[in-house]
Amino acid sequence: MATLKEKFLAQVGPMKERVQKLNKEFGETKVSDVNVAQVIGGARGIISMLWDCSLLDKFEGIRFRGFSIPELREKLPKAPGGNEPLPEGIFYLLLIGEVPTAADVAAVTEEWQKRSTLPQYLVDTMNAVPKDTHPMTQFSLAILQLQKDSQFAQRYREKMPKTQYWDATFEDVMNLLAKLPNIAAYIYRRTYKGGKHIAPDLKLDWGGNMAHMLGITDNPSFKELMRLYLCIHSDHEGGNVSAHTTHLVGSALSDAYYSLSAGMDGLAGPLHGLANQEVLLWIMDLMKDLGGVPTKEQLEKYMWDTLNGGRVIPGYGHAVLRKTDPRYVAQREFALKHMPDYDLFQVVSLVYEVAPDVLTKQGKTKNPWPNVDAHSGVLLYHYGLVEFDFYTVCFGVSRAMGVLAQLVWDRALGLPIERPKSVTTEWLENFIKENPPAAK
Ligand code: NMX
Ligand code: MLT
Repeated sequence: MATLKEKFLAQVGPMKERVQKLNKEFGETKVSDVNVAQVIGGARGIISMLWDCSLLDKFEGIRFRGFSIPELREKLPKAPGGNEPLPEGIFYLLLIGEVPTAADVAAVTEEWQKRSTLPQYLVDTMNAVPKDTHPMTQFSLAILQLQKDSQFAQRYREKMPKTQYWDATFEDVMNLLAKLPNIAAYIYRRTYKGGKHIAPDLKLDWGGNMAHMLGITDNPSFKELMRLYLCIHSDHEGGNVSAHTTHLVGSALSDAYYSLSAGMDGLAGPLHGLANQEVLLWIMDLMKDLGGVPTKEQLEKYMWDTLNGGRVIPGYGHAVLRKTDPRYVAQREFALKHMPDYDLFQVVSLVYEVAPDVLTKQGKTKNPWPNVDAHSGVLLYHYGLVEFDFYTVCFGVSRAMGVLAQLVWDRALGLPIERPKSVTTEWLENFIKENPPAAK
């Protein structure tokens, strides 16, 4: 059987040809017009990046290499006796563009197991970080510390030719992904469980082993949750903050460690990945204030109080989506199967009934529907992962697969340094003076 690297290499030539042909023959063809609101407003909707691993449709949601989440839940290989897809399979799909066989997935698991040991210098550094440092800071620091072992940085210094960039990046990416569950579990056990670490179980898959090392072993369906969770958070096309940051930093030929650490810093923001902990905090607060599962009327008032207090309803809204996020739906289905009567799940469901109306009445957000973060916390909490501050680390372990698969492609395709144009306010004002819009 060809190795993952050999399979990837077989795709590089044809893919390069397609991209070069587009660039050469249609380089001048316009795909996007830009208006003043987009310049000021976070570049919303401007098509300006190549990202082959996934594509987002504002109504349908994410497709990974053309496959929707329900399709992947059906098609990707599962753990023995399991129902949820193995994250190794989604990585294979994101990188190679084909649905893997069980043997392909087992080979990725084996490869990651071989590379998973944390070096002593990293453990020493992690032990030196104050325990009250946010887990996302600890996660980003650990990834950055591993940069010391970057093959890309070393081979670049040794004058590796451009044609080998993808190979060195591939090695860094595999070494890094292999270690992320161990890093995450180390942070968790050190921060919250008195440093009582749990040795990896090499009979387990990547996600199952992460569940095991976190120490949540009494309920086997937690492993299934981890697998689903790690699959659905892996990629969300290239424009989101963590993906775009990883891609941007990588475009300077900063290696995978620098790029991912930077991407994780973006994920740590409350408008992006940190929203998953914000959601649970908000739900806990409301249950405390309202004395348990609220009525719809109580919940509606609580939402208005949140909005009138100048805060957002966490887990709702999206920069691109205009319907319920299919990642929310997948998690809801999981909850309906594994914890239908759980009171926190009932609150999450109630919020889903009430929030879209309230947000629509308020009339500010372009999307009153829930995103992925509106559901994930309650699932983790149910199994005993109750430390909210850790939730975004789980998101980060997953997101690394998408952004790093794309980074290998970035180097294989020889994509250039990213450098969009910025303008000043004065430039915009002068532009409008010189190009006044036609009277309506
Ligand atoms: N609650 C209250 N107001 C909201 C919400 C919300 N959930 N979502 C958007 N708005 C407001 C937004 O703050 C903005 O107000 P203002 O004009 O005063 O600045 C207005 O509605 C228009 O925003 P949009 O264009 O609809 O949203 P935008 O694309 O700027 O931002 C988010 C997208 C996701 C940052 C925004 O919806 C939000 O803050 N949601 C809550 C936080 C969240 O759930 N983030 C997680 C996103 C998913 N992820 O994992 O990254
Ligand atoms: C993501 O998964 O990255 C978020 O939904 C945010 C986004 O796509 O902008």
